Amino acid sequence: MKAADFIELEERFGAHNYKPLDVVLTRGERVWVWDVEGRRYMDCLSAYSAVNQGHCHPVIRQAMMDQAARLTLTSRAFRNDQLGLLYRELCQLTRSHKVLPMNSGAEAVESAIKTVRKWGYQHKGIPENQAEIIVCANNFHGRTITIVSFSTDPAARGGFSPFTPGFKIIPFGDAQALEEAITDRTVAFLVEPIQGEAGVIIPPAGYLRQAREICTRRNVILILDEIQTGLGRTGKMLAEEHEGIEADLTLIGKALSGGFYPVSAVLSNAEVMQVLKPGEHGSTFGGNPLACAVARAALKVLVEEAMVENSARMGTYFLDGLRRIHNPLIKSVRGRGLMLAVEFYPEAGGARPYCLALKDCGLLCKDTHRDNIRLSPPLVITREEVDWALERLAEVLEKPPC
Ligand code: IF1
Repeated sequence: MKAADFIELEERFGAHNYKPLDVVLTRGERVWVWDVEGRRYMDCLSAYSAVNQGHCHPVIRQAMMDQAARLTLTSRAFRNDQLGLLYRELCQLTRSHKVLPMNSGAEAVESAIKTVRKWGYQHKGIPENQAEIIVCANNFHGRTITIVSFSTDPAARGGFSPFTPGFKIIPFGDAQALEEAITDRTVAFLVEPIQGEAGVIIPPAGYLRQAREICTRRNVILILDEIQTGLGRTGKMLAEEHEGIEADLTLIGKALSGGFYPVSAVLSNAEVMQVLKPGEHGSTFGGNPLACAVARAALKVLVEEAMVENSARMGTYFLDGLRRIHNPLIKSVRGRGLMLAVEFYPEAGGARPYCLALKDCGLLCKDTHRDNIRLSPPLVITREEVDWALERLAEVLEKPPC
């Protein structure tokens, strides 16, 4: 079968909820992927940061195969010999006290929302049904009904009403707005350290520290959604470390799987997690031994192969290189670690034509919010590979596609 045949099948039999680039991939290794016609590409999306460790990392693959041959799923009705080990390793790595394992990022977000609401009723004395959670405009936290209820993106929420009440939206990066939005009924503030889908929006320096201070002073739970920024993407294990703070609840997912198998978690630094009692929350697959073995290996290689340090080093180098690309249509170039973006002025006609041209040069990346190109290669990228990417980027970005 040829690429066109696979595309035709997807179009004919699949839901049309995505509009992917027409590249049909069949194999991956580290930062590289190959299409069904044998062409090689550098992956500068990393499955939205789920393959931070690089494609098909051999250590994670081996852990997955070993565990798959031994025991895959027990349900939480019984215990397994991987879960406790994952808990301990995650707590040590992130200075957390408690872990709640789930599968997708959206489930981790939902789990945090349930937890803080219950905390609000039990520990803050908020009257039943009144709990309020503050979130930011242009957030992206997932796609369930409750999560899209507090999205400000018409495409994410349009047509999906009725929505879940109990959320208040404030501007991102504005600590004063947070201070003013908090009431007696506020249980939590949920925020991304850097907004990903919004186009890699980095808040003003000190914002997270101020949010931490406000939440502590007003007895509000700070929930950081590090599903995308976590596990090395921004050059630190967790993005909160850039401002030397600790969230009360930290959400991780994506790269916790190394790209092999969905696994997410709510990490708790406060006593909040204690409100969940047996029978009150769970998941058939959450905390299963296969997921745990994969996550343990995904964390192990992140640390042992110094991927977080490499993300910081290569991120700086990549950003410097991007800043040397000259095109009057480029409005801004920004990033932290290997979470990078190039933004065009509206006159450029959108980032997608550039992404298409880059694909033809062997570099895969993703346009977002029309005018941005997001660049987030696996954290194992070498200096030579960054140079390779920069050469292609300069070639394409300096002479705009027609
Ligand atoms: C899609 C974006 C990235 C996330 C944060 C929770 C979730 C995500 C901060 C939910 C998921 C994804 C999902 C993916 C596109 C993608 C994305 F463009 F939408 F923003 F990565 F940049 N919190 N992000 O970024 O996690 O339930 O998907 O496991 O196609 O929807 P999930």
